Amino acid sequence: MPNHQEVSKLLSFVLRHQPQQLGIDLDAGGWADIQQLLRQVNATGTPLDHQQLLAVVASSDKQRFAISADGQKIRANQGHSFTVDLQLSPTVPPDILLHGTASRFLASIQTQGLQKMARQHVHLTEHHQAALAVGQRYGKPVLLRIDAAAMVAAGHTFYHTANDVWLTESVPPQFIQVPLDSPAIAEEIPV
Ligand code: HQG
Repeated sequence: MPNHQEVSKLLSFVLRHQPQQLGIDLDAGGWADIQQLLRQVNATGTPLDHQQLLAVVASSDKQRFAISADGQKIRANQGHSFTVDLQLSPTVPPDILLHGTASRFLASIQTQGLQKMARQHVHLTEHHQAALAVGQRYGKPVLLRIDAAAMVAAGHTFYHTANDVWLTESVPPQFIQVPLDSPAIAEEIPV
């Protein structure tokens, strides 16, 4: 049996990025049929069963996946690299949101703003620790403060995912505040 982390990675790969690689069909909302998914995963030699799949979904630290109300389907709550209609409604965010990134991206972010890069949206959060952990994935973490209230006033739209991530199309530089006391900036911004 694969461990939970291995299953979580596999589900992210299939449900956010490459369903076709395992011959899995997603509908427009990004949902996969659980029975088909288990069949296809088993066909690759990975012995995943229904019970373990549900356990991984329930214990996911970031609640990455959702099971449909009828229990038949599964999808990723966010993070897709292909077009998917999550059917989220525009929602007014808290006045300030955070984005964790790596110090080496700062110069580019300060000129271009936050771009969605390979994903469908820019990801923002209210939670300090979560933002730091996200930034740490790419290098020395830096927290950016996003003036979400001003963005709303300027007509930007935000969506709130089932796992408490805030999504928006892009964040222009004027709404981004880089903490001036960040040691990462002192060390790396002049490059
Ligand atoms: C950076 C994880 C240069 C951006 C997390 C980030 C999150 C720029 C990287 C979710 C830039 C993209 C998303 C610009 C943005 N110039 N760099 N103009 N604009 N960037 O992984 O937000 O574990 O696509 O700061 O929890 O790091 O997958 O986005 O560093 O919620 O469930 O380009 O992924 O969730 O990286 O992470 P990503 P992210 P999971």
